[in-house]
Amino acid sequence: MKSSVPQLAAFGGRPLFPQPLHVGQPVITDHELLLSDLDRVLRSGQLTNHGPQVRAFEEAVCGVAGTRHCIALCNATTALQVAARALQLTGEVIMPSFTFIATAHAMEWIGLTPVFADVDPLTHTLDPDSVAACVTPRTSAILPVHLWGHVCDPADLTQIATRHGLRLLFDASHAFGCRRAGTPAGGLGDAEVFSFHATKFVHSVEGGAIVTNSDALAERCRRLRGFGITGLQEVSDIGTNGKMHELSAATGLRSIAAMPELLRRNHENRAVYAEWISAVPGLKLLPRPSAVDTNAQYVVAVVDEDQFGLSRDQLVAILRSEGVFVRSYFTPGCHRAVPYADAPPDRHMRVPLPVTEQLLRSVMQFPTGRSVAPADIERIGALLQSICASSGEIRRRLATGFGRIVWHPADPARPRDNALREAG
Ligand code: T4K
Repeated sequence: MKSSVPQLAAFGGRPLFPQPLHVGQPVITDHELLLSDLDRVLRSGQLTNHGPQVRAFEEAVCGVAGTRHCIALCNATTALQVAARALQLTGEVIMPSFTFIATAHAMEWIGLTPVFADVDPLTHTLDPDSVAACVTPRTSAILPVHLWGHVCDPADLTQIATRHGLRLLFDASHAFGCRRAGTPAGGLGDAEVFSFHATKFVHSVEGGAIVTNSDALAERCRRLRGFGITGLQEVSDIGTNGKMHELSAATGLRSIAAMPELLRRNHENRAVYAEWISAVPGLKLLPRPSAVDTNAQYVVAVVDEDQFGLSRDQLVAILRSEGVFVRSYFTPGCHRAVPYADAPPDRHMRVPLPVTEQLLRSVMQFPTGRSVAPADIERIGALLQSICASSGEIRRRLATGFGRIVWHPADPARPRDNALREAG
């Protein structure tokens, strides 16, 4: 274990993990079975356009989400757009800024205006009071995000939506297999959207889905997913091509079948992180909200710079140089990203976002999933303890002439022309 600052990879030592550990490394649980599934699909002659694999995948998603309908799509970004079009949204859509940029871009791309509300400091999901303060006559919908699989409390959001005649569309990209009070994510509001991207708990390489209990909405979503075509010669809408293909659905089906094992590993990993992080001053694992069961796909921690001795960004840089490829999702925040930051001040911002601002500075995510073993996490835990114990010296080095760190050779964020760069 590293017991002195010069041993840290950031300052020239050997990286703890020459093979880096990732947040969201894709999992293929059984290569042989998947390969034989894919082989069968390739020989079947039906590769796309609502074939048997997509239909089976949709049925399996309905089974997990407890909904009447699932419309599988090529990714969640397109799914959000198809759902918004099917719900006939207009004008402004209220959403968190503390989310992946796709939530905002999906709406902006189809001519809707994202308006950013603040989030709750404990759950990181939309704060209903902040949402209520954003409503104007131009608002047509609320788009809450079940961030980190924290399924939103729907009560107050539903009340606001009902009071103002708004649609309620949930971005459930992180929440497949998560529950609130025993009820699975999927059946809230008018519709919910899952992501089945390779980095997600369950994945179809790329993929997404709209789930709903409304027969009429499901029918509209299906139509819009396939060009708006309703028959051999009939076109009833401006649709898009949002279809999931058969190879993707077959991969998704295998991933759903592996859910119990994925869930067990994620929770086991989270428990090991919890034990080690609890012994590190200034680092806190984000607790699971009461009544929520998550898929533990995101291990989220909050850094208190004063107590830990380093800022979140400094800690991220030092861990990444060791091959622990932690992330700082979702900095800089949608409201600070193009084009929202450059827009006239009241176009996307109606309320202050103090909690969002604080989270953007302090929240980080640790590698987990099947490619990360509990023994790896124990090494990360010991590393965190030694970084914290040496934080004064590290801070001094970063502040003086030594203030440059060595990047991990495999880090995609490493500048190509220079292996050294200043840390946070
Ligand atoms: N709404 C929310 C709240 C979302 O979080 C997302 C997506 C969406 C909507 C839109 O869903 P999709 O349209 O994508 O279905 C990743 C994912 O690309 C993105 O899907 C996800 N959220 C977001 C939270 O994370 P990046 O930019 O962090 O991806 P990347 O390439 O850095 O990958 C993350 C880590 O996983 C890296 O450390 C490398 C590792 N990785 C990744 C891939 C793809 C691998 O080891 N192998 C791989 O094949 O966005």
